[in-house]
Amino acid sequence: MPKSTKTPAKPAKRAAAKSAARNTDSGPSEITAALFDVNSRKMAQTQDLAAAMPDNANKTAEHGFANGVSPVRGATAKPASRLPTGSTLSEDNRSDKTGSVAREGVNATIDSLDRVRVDSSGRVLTTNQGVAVADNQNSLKDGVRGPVLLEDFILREKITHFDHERIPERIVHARGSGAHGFFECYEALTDITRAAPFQRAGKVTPVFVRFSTVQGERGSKDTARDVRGFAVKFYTDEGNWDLVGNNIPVFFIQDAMKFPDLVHAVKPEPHHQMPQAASAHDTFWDFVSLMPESTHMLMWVMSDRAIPRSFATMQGFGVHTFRMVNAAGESVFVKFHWSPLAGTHSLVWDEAVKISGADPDYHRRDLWERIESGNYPEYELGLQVFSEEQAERFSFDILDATKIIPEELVPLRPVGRMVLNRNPDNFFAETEQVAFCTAHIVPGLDFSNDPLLAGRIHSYVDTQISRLGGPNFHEIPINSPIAQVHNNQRDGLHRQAVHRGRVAYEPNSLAGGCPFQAGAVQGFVSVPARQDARDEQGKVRAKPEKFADHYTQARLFFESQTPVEQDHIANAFRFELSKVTVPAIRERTVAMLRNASDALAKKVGMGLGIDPLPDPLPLALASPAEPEVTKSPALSLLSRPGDGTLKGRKIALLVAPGVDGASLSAVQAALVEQGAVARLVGTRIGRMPTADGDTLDADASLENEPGFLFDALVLPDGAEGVAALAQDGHTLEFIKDQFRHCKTILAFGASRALLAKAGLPLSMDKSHAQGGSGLVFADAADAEAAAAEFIAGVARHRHFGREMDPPLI
Ligand code: HDE
Repeated sequence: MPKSTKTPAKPAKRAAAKSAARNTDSGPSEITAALFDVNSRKMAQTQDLAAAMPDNANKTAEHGFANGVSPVRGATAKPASRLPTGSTLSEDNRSDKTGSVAREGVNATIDSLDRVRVDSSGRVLTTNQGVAVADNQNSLKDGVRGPVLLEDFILREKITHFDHERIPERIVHARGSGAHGFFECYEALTDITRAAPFQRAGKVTPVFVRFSTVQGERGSKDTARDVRGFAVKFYTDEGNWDLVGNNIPVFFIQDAMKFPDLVHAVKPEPHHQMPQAASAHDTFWDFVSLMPESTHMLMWVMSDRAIPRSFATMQGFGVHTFRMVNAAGESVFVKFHWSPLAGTHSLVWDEAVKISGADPDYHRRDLWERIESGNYPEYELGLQVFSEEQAERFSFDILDATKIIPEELVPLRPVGRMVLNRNPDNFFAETEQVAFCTAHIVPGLDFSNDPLLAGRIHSYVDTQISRLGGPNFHEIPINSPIAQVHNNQRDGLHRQAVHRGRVAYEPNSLAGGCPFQAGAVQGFVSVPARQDARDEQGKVRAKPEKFADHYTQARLFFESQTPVEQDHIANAFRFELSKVTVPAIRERTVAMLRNASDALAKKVGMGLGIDPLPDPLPLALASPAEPEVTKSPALSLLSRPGDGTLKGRKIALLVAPGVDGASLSAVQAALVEQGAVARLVGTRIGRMPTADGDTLDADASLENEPGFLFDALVLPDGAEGVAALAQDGHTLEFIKDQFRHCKTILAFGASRALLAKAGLPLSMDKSHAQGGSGLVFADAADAEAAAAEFIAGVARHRHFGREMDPPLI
């Protein structure tokens, strides 16, 4: 047992103890109750603290299965004061830089972004060392016409920082846009999970979301045909949880081992670095046609899901099966679904291609503008919850990321909503530096054994180390949790935290055991994997048999689409494969499609001049299990029309000198009332006179905002104005694109002539409109009624009834 410190000290001993307490490299055998100065008090209290933990009390609890699933809370002892656990006795000497002593039990590197937000209003320009810069225009020279001096530390600092402004872009998902918001829980889910965001009705958790494309580089176009990333960081009060999902619920591959191959195949080809942000090239189709498990994903990627109209109009999915765990340690399986309140709407391919030229930032701009204008994107979180026993009976394997669980089999349980209501202050600091990671989960959640997920749990932390320059990326403000961070990890590049005290290990007695392990009640505990899953085999590189059913769900997806959506899928395959230069790869893909849908294969084959069709690819599994569901209407984009509002929709009202102003203004007011962005698009920007002697001020022009950037079109009345528009070729292109992309067009009075000049089949008149042609004709005097009809048409988004392949005009 250590010697007691409670013996009263004699004067000689006091002097010895006093001087002993001033040394850092050795000490006496006995420590006296030395209350006469702070050094010796610290020494004595340190001895007491260490003595309070005579052994490692929890050592026996490290062993055995029961302890493994229910770890104990760490042993700890309370110091007599803060003296023994501090780094330095000089910590009370504060300055503007050191501030005060560490707040007890607090890690101040976390918390809101306020501590790092910068506002320079009213401030002078400084160097990075805070030195005011007198002249930001000229470098320091030896004479006005003389050479620049090496001494110019201000110039050198500025240029050096600039030289290092870029960081490596993400290997995949490099192109993205982010927003802040919140998640609000509808009801307590304590029956199935103890995860912090779901603990009571109305609980609000801050989130940061990043949407992305996968293939393209950081500056690539938004409207590429591609999967969209849908990554949500929940800053929960029990740590950060990242739900790093996509807008498509399945994936190309089943095992992380194939991910680098997939990415190498889809990225621009390595010899000439083409094409940018496009899967329509040889190496991608070569790879996927040799990987039949990708067929299901290909159906989704060739559907309009891969060209969303807006981040606010696409679903999000966690893709893998996860687990939820309640306070009693009982777990269920769960799949995560985000559904947009605005409904699921997409572009059409011809439109996506054109947008990428006119506005490569189309989705980024749309997200930014929606939030700035108060049209906050909103999504409902739904869970598919099922048990291990249920999962065993499914015809597919829930560990296989190329499979969905049809909603008809396990319905969605709505559990909360997410609202994106705040744009970032700074793109780089927030959207570029945010680091999502599938390994970031909180107590109450856990992984399944999905082998794709396993690789991700490793990859996301690993990749940040080179992308963000070291292991301390969690301390970058956008990544730091709002829950306290306390551990013994230390040092590394760019460390922010200044840890108080000398202890950076556990177990310890010199910090009273702190920070101590939380134990099962508070801490994260992995759900013990089922024993029997491991019983039959030892270590093995193999897949379960149900993984070999590559086509049943590809068929389910295709059969569940409306005829229009099926046409779009066929056309997308035709387009992509037409860009492939090697006929054998095209044929192999068509042979693969035959196993999912012969009708689709035939259509694609016809479009590519492949006749006769090749034999179907051999099956990996001769007789797959009978599917529970052969049609799932929920898989159609058109099954989610949304709340029917016009919020965030962009509508063009064409103007030129001499148009009828009153009718246009009436429609514009009605549209704005509905939350739409209704813009006056002129033959040029600026004011122009109307037929009734007023003026309209065009804020966009036919040249700078072409027709395909708008969701709908209003053409004006007024002979003079219409004649001016007719003379501008842009007008006719504008109308053609609106017509070709099946958008609602309202034509007042004289503008009918413009439609005729653009070559529209005017037999689609008002009577056809009832059937959904989306063409509304009206007299200027009837503007109000016309606006109502037009708004109803726009709410339907598109009028595919008039779509033709190839397009008529
Ligand atoms: Fe990712 N993925 N991924 N992924 N992923 C990355 O992480 C990876 C996969 C997804 O906005 C990288 O920080 C592997 C599926 C999103 O910052 C990297 C595998 C799903 C984002 C990485 C997958 C995703 C990423 C690149 C197969 C849907 C963007 C930079 C085992 C559920 C997050 C980074 C953001 C980003 C690895 C497959 C979604 C390299 C190894 C399946 C939304 O770590």
